[in-house]
Amino acid sequence: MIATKPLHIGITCYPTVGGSGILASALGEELARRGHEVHFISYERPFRMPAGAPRLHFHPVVINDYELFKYPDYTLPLSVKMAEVSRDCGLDVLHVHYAVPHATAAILAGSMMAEENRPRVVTTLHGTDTTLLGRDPGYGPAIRHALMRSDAVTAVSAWLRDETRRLLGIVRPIEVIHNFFDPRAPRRSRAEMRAELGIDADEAMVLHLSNLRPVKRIGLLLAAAARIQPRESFKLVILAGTDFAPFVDDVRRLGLTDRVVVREKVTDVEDYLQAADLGLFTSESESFCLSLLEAMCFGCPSVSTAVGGIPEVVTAGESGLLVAADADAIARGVESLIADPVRRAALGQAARRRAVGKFSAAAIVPHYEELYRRVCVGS
Ligand code: GMT
Repeated sequence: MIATKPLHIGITCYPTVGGSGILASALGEELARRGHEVHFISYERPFRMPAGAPRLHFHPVVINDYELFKYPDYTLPLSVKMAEVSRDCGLDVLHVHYAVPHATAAILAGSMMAEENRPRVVTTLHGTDTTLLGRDPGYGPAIRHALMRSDAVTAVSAWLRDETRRLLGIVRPIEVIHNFFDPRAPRRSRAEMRAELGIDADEAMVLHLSNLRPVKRIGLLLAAAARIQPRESFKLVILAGTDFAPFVDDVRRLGLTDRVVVREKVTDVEDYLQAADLGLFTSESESFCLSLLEAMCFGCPSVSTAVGGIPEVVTAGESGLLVAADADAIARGVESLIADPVRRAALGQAARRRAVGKFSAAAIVPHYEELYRRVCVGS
């Protein structure tokens, strides 16, 4: 029966700026558009979740501040809310994005329910839940347990699947379902954006967007920018998911004050992406790099460190440049593309074709739907 009717899907993710929450919100939106009932369960409304869209619901998790607790607990109220929504809304599937603590809460929610009524748990690994927390002896065993108990586990790249197996010693199947991105139409024109950002006609707009966590190596990003010659050939626009203040001194020290433009907590990323000439990513580890894909969707090629799952997203030399994690190598890569608009355009077109062909909602969302049907039928 379940094979033909729309599904009732619970989605839990971090609602704040970050790749896993962005992906989960986009997935929920796409699933609702395809006729499924989608219930987000989190402590806040995911920041890219549209308001008032049909079949999209939000259930907040309320956390009380008990004096007894030195550290507030989120996992238990989340699991109680998951069980409540599962019962009240007849959820078929609980799809959790980022294992900690969401997968543990989902397993606990299921064990509060009768086996025949419990939703199937699908856990999607996004990166640091394996590469950082998976290594931590205070988390590793709990993550391993939740993954073993999930009805299905997916990873956003083959690299992350292999890392999960290696770091957590997991032998169960982990399916690779790559990330997707379908941009919204920009609201402001390229010319408007470039004027607003102060990009001159003879300057290339180099774009970096991230949450600035240590893994993004903002120090390396700025060091590389300081080596780009001629220095008047570009401006580096940074869309910062968090406060940029800790890096302001570095910008000054490197003599980049007139080269770096920062915008914080931007939601209309498409406006900026369409105005950019190239993306720049200097991460130490990246299971996929959703921002890189966002740039590709706008025909914007990137220079990026060749780490983690990034080589699955970009074909080196065809749809972007992959370089060593060295400020000079990164600067030379950026310079080569600034100086050669014809090559830049060719890489950008190939990047766009690859993004649309392999990493669009149309290409990826059916894999999740098929997985949901499969775990439900198996129950
Ligand atoms: O990039 C971040 O630090 C945020 C993090 C998250 O979980 O929100 O991103 C991870 O998930 C994204 C979506 O799947 C991936 O595109 C990022 O590569 C991944 N980050 C890391 O692996 C460091």
